[in-house]
Amino acid sequence: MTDVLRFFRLEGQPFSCEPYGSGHINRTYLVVTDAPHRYILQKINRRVFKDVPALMENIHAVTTYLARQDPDPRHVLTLVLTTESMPYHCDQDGEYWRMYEFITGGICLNLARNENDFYQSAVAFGRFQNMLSDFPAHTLHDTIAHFHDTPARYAALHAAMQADAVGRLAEVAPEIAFALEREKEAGGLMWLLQSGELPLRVTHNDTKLNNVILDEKENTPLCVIDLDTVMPGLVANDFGDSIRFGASTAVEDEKDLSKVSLSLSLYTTYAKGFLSICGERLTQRERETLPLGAKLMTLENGVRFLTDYLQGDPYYAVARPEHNLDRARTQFALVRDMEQKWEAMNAVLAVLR
Ligand code: ADP
Ligand code: GN1
Ligand code: MG
Repeated sequence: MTDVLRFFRLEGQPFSCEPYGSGHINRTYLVVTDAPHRYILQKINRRVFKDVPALMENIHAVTTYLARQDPDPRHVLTLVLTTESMPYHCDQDGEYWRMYEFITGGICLNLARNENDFYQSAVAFGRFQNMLSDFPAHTLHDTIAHFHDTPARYAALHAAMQADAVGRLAEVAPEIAFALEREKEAGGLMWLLQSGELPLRVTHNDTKLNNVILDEKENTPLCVIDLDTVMPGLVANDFGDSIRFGASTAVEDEKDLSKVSLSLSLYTTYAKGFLSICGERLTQRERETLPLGAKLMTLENGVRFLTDYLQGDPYYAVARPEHNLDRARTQFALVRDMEQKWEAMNAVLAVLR
């Protein structure tokens, strides 16, 4: 893999290249040179992203657009080009690699340490929404078809149940039952989109807390990262994905489900931060559907993890055989808790309206 480094325009000679971060999709490495200079090298998951040149065209366009509005290099991802001035390198095995400038003095969190961490991530995603509000959406490629089409995610679950490719179906009966009991609700946001009640906007679509870099000293937002899924989408899904990951009282793969719940306090904090930045741009209907976004993104992620478990874990990186099942269980525990807190979740937003 170090072989690939010579194709990029680096400052100095590389002397280390180590696995970095905790993303589930790409292979990420921290590269250090003797300049000294640090970079992020990523092998893009081509099983997940079928058309990497199109994906990189999106990222190049979006980062260029954002950098025009905010030229601080710690605030926007900066692609490092190859010696042939390309935004990626394709090696002899057909694997795609890209390089970013490393954002210094930042932290990425898997769990908010306090309310302020989460508030700052809301500000970051709110600003991101604002900065892309006039981006020409029709120029973006769909990097993953039907990405937040929850009914399509259920269809994939049914197919995985049918195939039972690795013989895991029998052991997940309670999780399957939980998912199927809620299948009728899964299309809620898609219907509103199709009926024209919700607008498509340019959204991030993967708004986990660990896809934001915060300044480690100031605790202010630095940069929104992981732009692979920036595509036309629903604001409710961006809001919702942040909530399902960051307003949970436990990490996404917690084994002790008694630790998993929705923190209404973190939920409120995020809603305040997000709406204070981009609330004025949203329609009344969009604001009303934010709680539904939280519930459906959590349900959708549970269904996706469960599907991957049934298929033998082809999609998400796993560190143990039960990893995807553990993740599915936390998502479903969180959905159950959101159902209990549903009125409160809506009341919080009604007050902020
Ligand atoms: P994945 O799609 O696999 O989640 P990400 O693009 O989110 O990959 O990157 C994985 C991790 O690498 C991030 O959570 C973050 O810790 C780190 N990272 C990515 N890009 C940068 C960057 N430009 N500067 C510093 N850290 C980064
Ligand atoms: C993946 O790439 P990463 O780890 O930030 C996934 C998201 C899921 C998330 C669950 C392209 O995000 O959709 O919500 O895992 N990204 C892709 O943690 O599928
Ligand atoms: Mg990520």
